[in-house]
Amino acid sequence: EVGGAVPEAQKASWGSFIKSIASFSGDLSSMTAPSFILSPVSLTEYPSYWGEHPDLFAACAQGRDDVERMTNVLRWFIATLKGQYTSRNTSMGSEKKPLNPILGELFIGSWPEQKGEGETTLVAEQVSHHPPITAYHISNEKAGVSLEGHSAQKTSFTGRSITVKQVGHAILRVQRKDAQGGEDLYLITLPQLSIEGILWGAPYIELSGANHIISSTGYAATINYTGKGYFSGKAHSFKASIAPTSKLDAVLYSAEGEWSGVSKWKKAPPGQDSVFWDANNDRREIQVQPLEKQGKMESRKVWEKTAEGIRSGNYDAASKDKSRIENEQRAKRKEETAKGTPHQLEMFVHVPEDQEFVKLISAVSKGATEDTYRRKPRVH
Ligand code: CLR
Repeated sequence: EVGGAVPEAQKASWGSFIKSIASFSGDLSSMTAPSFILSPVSLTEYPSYWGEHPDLFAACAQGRDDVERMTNVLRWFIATLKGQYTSRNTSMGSEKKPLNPILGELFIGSWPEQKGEGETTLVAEQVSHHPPITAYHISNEKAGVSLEGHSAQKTSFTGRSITVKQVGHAILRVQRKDAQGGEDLYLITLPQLSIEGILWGAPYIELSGANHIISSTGYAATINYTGKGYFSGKAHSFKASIAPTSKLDAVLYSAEGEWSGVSKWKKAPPGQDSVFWDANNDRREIQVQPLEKQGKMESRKVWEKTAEGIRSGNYDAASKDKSRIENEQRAKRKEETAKGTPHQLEMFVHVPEDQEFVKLISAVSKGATEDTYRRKPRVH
């Protein structure tokens, strides 16, 4: 039944929303959607999913050798997927449409140290409004691990589902603990996702295709995704393998299972448990300053009234406040153009060609190039 999960009063508007998705491909985030599908959370908050297992993040620097460190990086990566792609279903009943960040919007927070792993900090900034691009930097100085990346999406509608190609990549930097020092890099590419359950009115994400973690140490991990009806017959499944970058089919170790549940080693390193990762382990939510201490560009401050309206079901108030914000933004852009003083990024600088990406990606895709955003050096 089309729209079966949609509240009776919103069936018509859900129908026209689906039609507008179908006839309009590109930037979904700027489309008006029925209220039942709105989330009170802005997309600038999403990079925090990368940090919700601070112990595994810190463990990326541990391991006796490059291969063991790659298995730790792979475990941390797999552990982030449940939060990234299923947490709105868990907390709000279905996938939702996030608030579309304004240019320069910031999200800042941390995961305080709990068990000697060190403090993990996050800054994210909306570096482009149209198309929406979010840059982020997550760091644990004590562990010597940081993650820097940016995230954008290209969406298209395929009849019953929305296909989202993730644009952007992340680089994990790990300080070496041996005598020479220096750092190891891990380029992380991102999987494709599809939003299923659209017609029914209860959207959820499934991952498909593959992504890579390619390290300057000479090893790479390849992760292949499938959903219901493919090799395992189970939703949210993956198979991951670790191999030398120069010979990706010479698999050293592999793991498989559900990224939102339990996964096991298929070909295990010596002395390892059979379980690779159990996603039922707790995720740690990021901590942010109380609202009254936040700056005016900080996400929860910007969207305070809109979010309150969505949370309390006062959608008129929410949409009024959202329009106020959008109008202010238009006026700001106009003024900047008139004065010849374009918006300046606060925390990041745009890098037109990411040389680290170009170098590491060449193992799987010759000649590929991408831009990136780097955290500005901090003046202490
Ligand atoms: C953003 C980057 C994160 C992972 C992630 C998870 C969910 C994705 C989101 C990204 C981008 C925006 C997204 C969202 C799910 C739904 C939403 C694609 C990739 C779109 C814009 C809203 C569609 C509206 C439907 C719910 C009908 O690391």
